[in-house]
This record gives sequence, structure tokens and C-alpha cells, in this order.
Amino acid sequence: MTLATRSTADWQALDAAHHLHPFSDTQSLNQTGSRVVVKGDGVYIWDSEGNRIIDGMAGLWCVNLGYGREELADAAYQQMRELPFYNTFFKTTHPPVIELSALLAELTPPQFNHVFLTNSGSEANDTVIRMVRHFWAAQGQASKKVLIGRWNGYHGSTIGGASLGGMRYMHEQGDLPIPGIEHIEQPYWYVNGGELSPHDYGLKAAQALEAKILALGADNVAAFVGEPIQGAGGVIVPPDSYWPEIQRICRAYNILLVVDEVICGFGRTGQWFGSQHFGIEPDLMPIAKGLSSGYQPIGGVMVSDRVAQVLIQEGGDFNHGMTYSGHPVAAAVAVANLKILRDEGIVDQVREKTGPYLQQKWRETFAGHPYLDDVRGVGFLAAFTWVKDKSRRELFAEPGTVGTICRDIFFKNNIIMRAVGDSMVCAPPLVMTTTEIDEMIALAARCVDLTVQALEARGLV
Ligand code: PXG
Repeated sequence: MTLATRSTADWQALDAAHHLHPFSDTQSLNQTGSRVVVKGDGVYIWDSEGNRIIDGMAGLWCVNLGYGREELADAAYQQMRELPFYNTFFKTTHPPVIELSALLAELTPPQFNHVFLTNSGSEANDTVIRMVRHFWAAQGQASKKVLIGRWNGYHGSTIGGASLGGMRYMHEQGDLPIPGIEHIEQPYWYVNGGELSPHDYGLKAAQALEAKILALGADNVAAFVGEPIQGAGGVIVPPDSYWPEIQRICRAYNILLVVDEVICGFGRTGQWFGSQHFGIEPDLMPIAKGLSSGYQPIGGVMVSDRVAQVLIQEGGDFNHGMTYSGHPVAAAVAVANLKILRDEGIVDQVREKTGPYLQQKWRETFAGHPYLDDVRGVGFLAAFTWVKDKSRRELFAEPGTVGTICRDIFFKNNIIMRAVGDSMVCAPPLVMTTTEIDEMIALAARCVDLTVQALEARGLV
């Protein structure tokens, strides 16, 4: 039996019987059954019922090149035939991992010339925790151990990644965060800014880092970690004043600046990396997702010259690595992906043309709506929030109720966007054309109208 011959009901029954889904309530999921996705091409996916669905989330913020690129399939096939696996431990290496490392040195900001490879963004952030502590210990400053993240930040789902992240509902399960991790406020002007201007609030939010460092003692702090724009937390775009002030504070107190580029990296903001959008120079940069456009699981940590020099000259053995660090097939696919992103000018296109177009259409369509506010975004990241009273920036009482109703309506109408609380977030493949942007936003607008009807029917508005 080939995979495609099962009926949707059979797929769903087997899935319910044997598959535990990530971030899901299995009991309620099994009552409705999962949507079975069977194929992808360009910016569309198809389900087992033959519905064509426009993918406003690029898979899970990762399919930057869109679906169906033969070059990536060919790269995997050829590499599997040539050398499907070899490790990079014990004084060995192989051509795909060398090519990828050199290409990353070329494409990332100038301070980065080394990469440590992993299989995911979570592993990249776990690597950061071990690497920054090793970096300070190697220089005789072993007390510099604490990493400071932000509430509502997301850095993965391993114990380290989930601890660095500030998702309280994740911390509640499994006794997190681990010791040695602290959190400060997220730079979310709409909710926390009060009467301050975005500029002044951005400075205030950054200065929470200074207060935290002073409370802990700079001699105990290893690094600050943040996403340029918080993705899973709801596409929270910080005011422009925020990141330069964070960088100033990190430098003043000799704390490493770690900018998690797992979502923002590889063109999502219209720059190759989110740090370039905000004009800052991180010391370390976790990467994943767009590195391979999701065609293979691969991540890594870009290591700046400042850090690499210490690790190489003073660090000795770094006792860390995964069997599949620098997997040849994943590396070959990442190389093919990065070359297409570069040679087809896709990042430039997002910066110059399609990104500004998406942002303009998004604002034109949603900003005037009576229940939508904080209509925001950069490049191919966009969001809006359902609010009870725009004039007072008042959110709905039970965050998530309206968002979930809206998300389900989108889903039913064959358009995928994520709900985060009562925000709807959008991060389409970077290859989306202006015509496809028009189609996506028109369908989203129709779903917003249907959501208002549903909210009225339930007495929520
Ligand atoms: N850092 C950031 C900034 C991320 O967004 C990770 C690290 C972890 O990467 P891996 O490859 O281990 O998943 C992420 C992942 C969501 C959602 O619901 C977001 C992510 C993962 C799963 C769900 O928005 N981001």
C-alpha cells in the first residue's frame, strides 16, 4: 500500500491511535482529528481532501523558499548517494559541512566567521548556554554564568531552550526554568507602554536589563538572549530605541549579546538577519528554520570572532555535540537553499518590493477595523490583535478565546495563520508574489468578517 491510498478518516484514526502531537491537547485533538497535509508547491499546501491552502506561516516560520524546490531535493538525493552520514567528531569533516560553514561566514555579518552546527533551534540555544559559560570559564571568570532572557520570549522546547524562553505555560510543566536563568520584561509597547511614547518605552524596557544585571552583579552574568522580533510570542516588534540600548548595556557590563535569529534570520525582515534590521552586532547568533527552508532539520550557532578566539585559543576541548551536528545531507540541502536565496535575490526582493507591499496592504486592510489594533510587522512578518476597545488599548478579558475562534475560521477557509493569544500572526514564504499577497490578504479579510459574525453570535462584541 502506498501512503496516498488511505482515506482521510483512516489517516486520522491511525494518527489518533499512535501519534502524540507537539504542543497539543491530544484528547481534544483526537475528537476532531488532525488535518492531513499531503503536498506542497510554492506558497500552497494541499490536504488529503484535495483542498488547496495558502500557507501564511511558511510551515512553522521556516519554508522561506516555498515548497517544491527540486534543487533542494536533488542536493539531498545526491548527498545521500555519495555519503549519507559521517560525523564531525574525532578529527573528521566532510565537504558539505565545510561548504556550509564557509557560506555562512560569507552571508552573515562580518564579525561571524565560525559556526557550531546542531539539528534545531532548541539545540542551538542549548549550545549557547554551554558555550557562553565555557567562554567565561576559559578566561578565569567562571562566576559569569547567568543568562538573562525575556518573559514571553521563545528559544525552543528542550530544557535549556524552554528555560531561556519566557513562556510561563511551558515553565509550569517540568519544573522550569533551570537554575541560572533569569527573565526581564518583553519590549511590548502596546500592552506595557502606558503613557510613554514608543521611543521612551523602548529605552525603559531595555533598562530593565541594566537593573537585572545590577541586582545579580555583572560578575555573575554571562549573556543576554533575545529574538530581534519576538515570533512565537506574537510578532512583538520592539521600538527602534530598544536594541541599541540593550547593546550599550551589554557592552558596558561586559555581557555577551546573543540574538536568536531562528525566525528572523535568512531574509524574514528583508535583511539577511534581524540584527541588521536593528543595526546591532551580536556576539552569538542561534540559527535554524530558514537555514534549510525547513527541507532538512538543521540549526547552529554563529560565533563571532571575539568569542571564537577565546574558545579556540583558551577553551581546549568543548565537550558538546550531537551525532548529527553538521549532518552531510542537511548541510548539502542548506547550501543549496542559501545559494538560491542569495542568487535569486530573494532577500533583496523582500526588502525592496514584496515586504513593503505586504506591510502596506496589511495596514490598509486591517488598521481601520473597529476591533483590530496594533497592526504591525516588518518585511514578511505581520500581525494584528483583536481588542475590545481600541481607544483605551483594552484587550479582551480572556486572551486566546477570540484568537482561537479567528484561527479556526482561517483554517476552515483554507488559509493558515497562527493565533497567539488574540493576535493573528503571518509569516509567509519569502517567495510569495504581490498577486499571492493580494489573494492571501483578501481571504484573511473575509475571515476577519466571518470572525466578527461569530463573535457577535457569541455575545463577545
Ligand atoms: N528560537 C526561536 C526564536 C524560535 O522561534 C526556536 C528557537 C526553537 O527551534 P526548534 O527548531 O527547536 O523548534 C524557535 C522555534 C510557534 C512555534 O508556535 C515557534 C517555534 C517552534 C514551534 C512553534 O510559533 N519556533
